[in-house]
Amino acid sequence: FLKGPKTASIVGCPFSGGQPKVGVDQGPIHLVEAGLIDQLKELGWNVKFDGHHQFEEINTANDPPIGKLKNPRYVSRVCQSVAQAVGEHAKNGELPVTLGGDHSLAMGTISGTFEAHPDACVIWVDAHADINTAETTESGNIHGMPVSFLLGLPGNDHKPNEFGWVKPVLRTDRLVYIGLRDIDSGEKKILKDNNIRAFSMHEVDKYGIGKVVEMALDHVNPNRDRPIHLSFDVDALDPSVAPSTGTPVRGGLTFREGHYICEALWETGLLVALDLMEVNPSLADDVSVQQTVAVGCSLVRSALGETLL
Ligand code: B3U
Ligand code: MN
Ligand code: MN
Repeated sequence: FLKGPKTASIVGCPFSGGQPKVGVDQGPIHLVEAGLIDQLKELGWNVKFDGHHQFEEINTANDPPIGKLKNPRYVSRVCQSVAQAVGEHAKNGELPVTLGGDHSLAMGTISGTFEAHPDACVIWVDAHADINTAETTESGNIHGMPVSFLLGLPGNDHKPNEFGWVKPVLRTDRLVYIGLRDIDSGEKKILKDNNIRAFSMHEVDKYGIGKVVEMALDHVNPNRDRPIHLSFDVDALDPSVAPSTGTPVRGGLTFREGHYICEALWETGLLVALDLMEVNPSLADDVSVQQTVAVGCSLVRSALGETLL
């Protein structure tokens, strides 16, 4: 699905409006400063990066909550512009690599991917399901909600008009989760009611990561012919591997399990877009930050074809 000489377009999104902790906006800056672009060039990619994505800030005073949703106008506007950027890269036959920033951005990245690849499927790697609706969310943080918007779930029927641009591009059977372990009760009901396939850490323990990725692909991509969007939240990894993130949850993926997912999806030859989200360099000590940023870079390299041998 990619065209021409293999080209990766880096969409760095210094954005934190989908959740309350400062610092996650610095994630993309640290990932790029750690040398990610040169690393991808060394893998043989033509890399497009002309500075981080720019967006106007909205003063929080001018962006009061709508219902329970916090910073709704700001999140919506930023995601809409990210959708446009990602959509354009994807339509050019490039592979957009979006660096977050918080995971609300995936509302934009996945909307953009589907503009170019309407048959795509989504593999969402995360400790969390990020599928709360405007009705079920307890926190009001939109980074816990992007999937419900993309699916067009009924709990968002009364979502703010601001989000009218988000089309229900994603089908429940084109979505699969890996790594879940911290799901709100409202989210559990949504997953069950909509028959959404999810491989929690329990299934990773039971079957091993190799079998889990195979089963995940069998579900969303049985004939291995659909484009794949991988949305990777770094908190899917165990906090001992990726400590610098806003909502770490113990019992996560090992270093190798995380990398295996990326390697296996690259091997399909079907990967068309990648998100790496929720790296927050202001949380934890310097060594932990450096470790998390390094892991983030190496996950991206694995998804873009770095092999062990
Ligand atoms: N499910 C909770 C917590 C959460 C979701 N995503 C993250 N945390 N990173 C919520 O706020 O919706
Ligand atoms: Mn997430
Ligand atoms: Mn998460």
